[in-house]
Amino acid sequence: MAKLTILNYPDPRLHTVAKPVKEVNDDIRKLIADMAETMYAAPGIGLAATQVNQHIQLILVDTSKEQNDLQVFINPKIVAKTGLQEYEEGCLSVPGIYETVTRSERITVEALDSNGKKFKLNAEGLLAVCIQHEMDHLLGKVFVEYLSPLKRNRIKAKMVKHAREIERNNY
Ligand code: K2U
Ligand code: ZN
Repeated sequence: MAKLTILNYPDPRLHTVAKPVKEVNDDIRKLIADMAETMYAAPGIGLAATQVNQHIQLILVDTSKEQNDLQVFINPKIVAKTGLQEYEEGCLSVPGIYETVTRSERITVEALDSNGKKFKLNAEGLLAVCIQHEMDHLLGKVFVEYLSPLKRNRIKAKMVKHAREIERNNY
Protein backbone atom coordinates (compact mmCIF):
# COMPACT_ATOMS: atom_id res chain seq x y z
CA MET A 1 0.00 0.00 0.00
CA ALA A 2 1.06 3.65 -0.41
CA LYS A 3 0.02 7.01 0.97
CA LEU A 4 -1.11 9.28 -1.85
CA THR A 5 -0.80 13.07 -2.19
CA ILE A 6 -4.07 14.93 -1.57
CA LEU A 7 -4.71 17.89 -3.88
CA ASN A 8 -5.26 21.18 -2.06
CA TYR A 9 -7.85 23.79 -3.02
CA PRO A 10 -7.72 25.85 -5.28
CA ASP A 11 -5.84 23.27 -7.42
CA PRO A 12 -7.80 23.28 -10.72
CA ARG A 13 -7.56 19.48 -10.93
CA LEU A 14 -10.12 19.34 -8.07
CA HIS A 15 -12.67 20.67 -10.56
CA THR A 16 -12.28 17.74 -12.96
CA VAL A 17 -15.47 15.71 -13.55
CA ALA A 18 -14.75 12.03 -12.82
CA LYS A 19 -15.43 9.32 -15.42
CA PRO A 20 -17.35 6.07 -14.68
CA VAL A 21 -15.27 3.01 -13.77
CA LYS A 22 -15.56 0.58 -16.71
CA GLU A 23 -14.15 -2.53 -14.99
CA VAL A 24 -13.63 -3.19 -11.25
CA ASN A 25 -10.24 -4.93 -11.50
CA ASP A 26 -7.07 -5.32 -9.42
CA ASP A 27 -5.85 -1.85 -10.42
CA ILE A 28 -9.01 -0.34 -8.91
CA ARG A 29 -8.62 -2.51 -5.80
CA LYS A 30 -4.99 -1.30 -5.42
CA LEU A 31 -6.16 2.32 -5.68
CA ILE A 32 -8.84 1.59 -3.04
CA ALA A 33 -6.17 0.21 -0.69
CA ASP A 34 -3.91 3.25 -1.25
CA MET A 35 -6.81 5.67 -0.79
CA ALA A 36 -7.86 3.92 2.42
CA GLU A 37 -4.33 4.21 3.82
CA THR A 38 -4.28 7.88 2.81
CA MET A 39 -7.70 8.60 4.35
CA TYR A 40 -7.00 6.90 7.70
CA ALA A 41 -3.58 8.58 7.94
CA ALA A 42 -4.97 12.09 7.28
CA PRO A 43 -7.17 11.37 9.32
CA GLY A 44 -10.45 11.66 7.52
CA ILE A 45 -13.81 9.89 7.35
CA GLY A 46 -14.12 10.13 3.59
CA LEU A 47 -12.00 10.49 0.45
CA ALA A 48 -12.82 10.82 -3.26
CA ALA A 49 -10.50 9.61 -6.05
CA THR A 50 -10.57 13.17 -7.44
CA GLN A 51 -8.69 14.34 -4.34
CA VAL A 52 -5.75 12.06 -5.17
CA ASN A 53 -5.80 13.16 -8.81
CA GLN A 54 -7.52 9.99 -10.07
CA HIS A 55 -10.53 11.17 -12.03
CA ILE A 56 -12.77 8.12 -11.80
CA GLN A 57 -16.08 7.67 -9.92
CA LEU A 58 -14.74 6.10 -6.70
CA ILE A 59 -15.29 7.24 -3.10
CA LEU A 60 -14.39 5.79 0.30
CA VAL A 61 -16.26 6.48 3.55
CA ASP A 62 -15.73 5.30 7.14
CA THR A 63 -17.87 7.09 9.74
CA SER A 64 -17.42 4.33 12.37
CA LYS A 65 -16.03 5.30 15.80
CA GLU A 66 -13.32 2.64 15.61
CA GLN A 67 -12.42 3.61 12.01
CA ASN A 68 -12.75 -0.06 11.02
CA ASP A 69 -15.78 -0.06 8.72
CA LEU A 70 -14.60 1.03 5.27
CA GLN A 71 -17.37 1.54 2.72
CA VAL A 72 -16.47 1.67 -0.98
CA PHE A 73 -18.75 3.22 -3.60
CA ILE A 74 -17.94 2.80 -7.29
CA ASN A 75 -20.05 4.73 -9.86
CA PRO A 76 -22.35 5.94 -7.03
CA LYS A 77 -25.77 7.41 -7.88
CA ILE A 78 -28.23 9.02 -5.45
CA VAL A 79 -31.62 7.54 -6.41
CA ALA A 80 -33.70 9.11 -3.60
CA LYS A 81 -33.31 11.95 -1.10
CA THR A 82 -35.52 13.49 1.60
CA GLY A 83 -35.29 16.22 4.21
CA LEU A 84 -32.52 18.69 4.90
CA GLN A 85 -29.76 18.87 7.49
CA GLU A 86 -26.99 21.31 8.37
CA TYR A 87 -23.50 20.10 9.26
CA GLU A 88 -20.18 21.87 9.91
CA GLU A 89 -18.04 20.33 7.21
CA GLY A 90 -14.31 20.07 6.73
CA CYS A 91 -12.35 18.75 3.76
CA LEU A 92 -8.92 17.14 3.44
CA SER A 93 -8.41 19.34 0.38
CA VAL A 94 -9.15 22.54 2.35
CA PRO A 95 -7.22 21.99 5.61
CA GLY A 96 -8.23 24.07 8.64
CA ILE A 97 -11.50 25.36 7.18
CA TYR A 98 -14.86 24.33 8.70
CA GLU A 99 -18.13 25.81 7.47
CA THR A 100 -21.81 24.86 7.74
CA VAL A 101 -23.38 23.30 4.64
CA THR A 102 -27.00 22.20 4.11
CA ARG A 103 -27.53 18.81 2.43
CA SER A 104 -30.23 16.12 2.17
CA GLU A 105 -30.96 14.42 5.52
CA ARG A 106 -31.60 10.95 4.11
CA ILE A 107 -30.40 9.47 0.82
CA THR A 108 -30.56 6.18 -1.06
CA VAL A 109 -27.36 5.42 -2.99
CA GLU A 110 -26.82 2.76 -5.67
CA ALA A 111 -23.19 1.79 -6.41
CA LEU A 112 -20.79 -1.07 -7.14
CA ASP A 113 -18.65 -2.54 -4.34
CA SER A 114 -14.94 -3.42 -4.63
CA ASN A 115 -15.91 -6.75 -6.28
CA GLY A 116 -18.03 -4.99 -8.87
CA LYS A 117 -21.29 -6.15 -7.23
CA LYS A 118 -24.23 -3.69 -7.33
CA PHE A 119 -25.70 -2.63 -3.97
CA LYS A 120 -28.17 -0.11 -2.57
CA LEU A 121 -27.71 1.77 0.73
CA ASN A 122 -30.05 4.00 2.76
CA ALA A 123 -28.01 6.58 4.67
CA GLU A 124 -28.82 9.40 7.08
CA GLY A 125 -27.00 11.77 9.41
CA LEU A 126 -23.21 12.01 9.14
CA LEU A 127 -23.00 9.08 6.71
CA ALA A 128 -25.40 10.85 4.33
CA VAL A 129 -23.44 14.11 4.66
CA CYS A 130 -20.15 12.36 3.96
CA ILE A 131 -21.42 10.46 0.91
CA GLN A 132 -22.88 13.67 -0.57
CA HIS A 133 -19.65 15.56 0.18
CA GLU A 134 -17.58 12.88 -1.57
CA MET A 135 -19.95 12.63 -4.53
CA ASP A 136 -19.62 16.40 -4.99
CA HIS A 137 -15.85 15.84 -5.40
CA LEU A 138 -16.62 13.45 -8.31
CA LEU A 139 -18.50 16.33 -9.96
CA GLY A 140 -15.48 18.60 -9.48
CA LYS A 141 -17.23 20.48 -6.66
CA VAL A 142 -15.52 21.49 -3.37
CA PHE A 143 -17.70 22.30 -0.31
CA VAL A 144 -16.49 25.94 -0.20
CA GLU A 145 -18.54 26.50 -3.38
CA TYR A 146 -21.66 26.44 -1.18
CA LEU A 147 -20.35 29.55 0.65
CA SER A 148 -20.69 33.23 -0.27
CA PRO A 149 -18.20 34.55 -2.88
CA LEU A 150 -16.67 36.74 -0.13
CA LYS A 151 -16.03 33.77 2.19
CA ARG A 152 -14.87 31.55 -0.69
CA ASN A 153 -12.37 34.18 -1.94
CA ARG A 154 -11.01 34.67 1.58
CA ILE A 155 -10.49 30.90 1.90
CA LYS A 156 -8.89 30.74 -1.58
CA ALA A 157 -6.43 33.55 -0.63
CA LYS A 158 -5.62 31.79 2.66
CA MET A 159 -4.95 28.48 0.88
CA VAL A 160 -2.73 30.15 -1.78
CA LYS A 161 -0.71 31.81 1.03
CA HIS A 162 -0.49 28.44 2.83
CA ALA A 163 0.78 26.77 -0.38
CA ARG A 164 3.44 29.47 -0.89
CA GLU A 165 4.65 29.06 2.72
CA ILE A 166 4.95 25.28 2.21
CA GLU A 167 6.87 25.86 -1.04
CA ARG A 168 9.22 28.34 0.71
CA ASN A 169 9.86 25.93 3.58
CA ASN A 170 10.64 23.12 1.15
CA TYR A 171 13.45 25.01 -0.61
O1 K2U B 1 -11.99 15.75 2.36
C1 K2U B 1 -12.91 14.93 2.32
O2 K2U B 1 -13.66 14.83 1.36
C2 K2U B 1 -13.15 14.07 3.56
C3 K2U B 1 -14.09 14.80 4.44
C4 K2U B 1 -15.32 13.99 4.66
C5 K2U B 1 -16.37 14.79 5.37
C6 K2U B 1 -16.61 16.12 5.08
C7 K2U B 1 -17.63 16.80 5.75
C8 K2U B 1 -18.40 16.15 6.67
C9 K2U B 1 -18.14 14.83 6.94
C10 K2U B 1 -17.14 14.15 6.28
C11 K2U B 1 -13.36 15.23 5.71
O3 K2U B 1 -12.07 15.62 5.47
S1 K2U B 1 -13.18 14.06 6.92
C12 K2U B 1 -12.78 15.16 8.28
C13 K2U B 1 -14.01 15.34 9.10
C14 K2U B 1 -14.21 14.44 10.09
C15 K2U B 1 -15.37 14.53 10.85
C16 K2U B 1 -16.31 15.51 10.60
C17 K2U B 1 -16.09 16.42 9.59
C18 K2U B 1 -14.92 16.35 8.82
ZN1 ZN C 1 -13.63 16.98 0.73
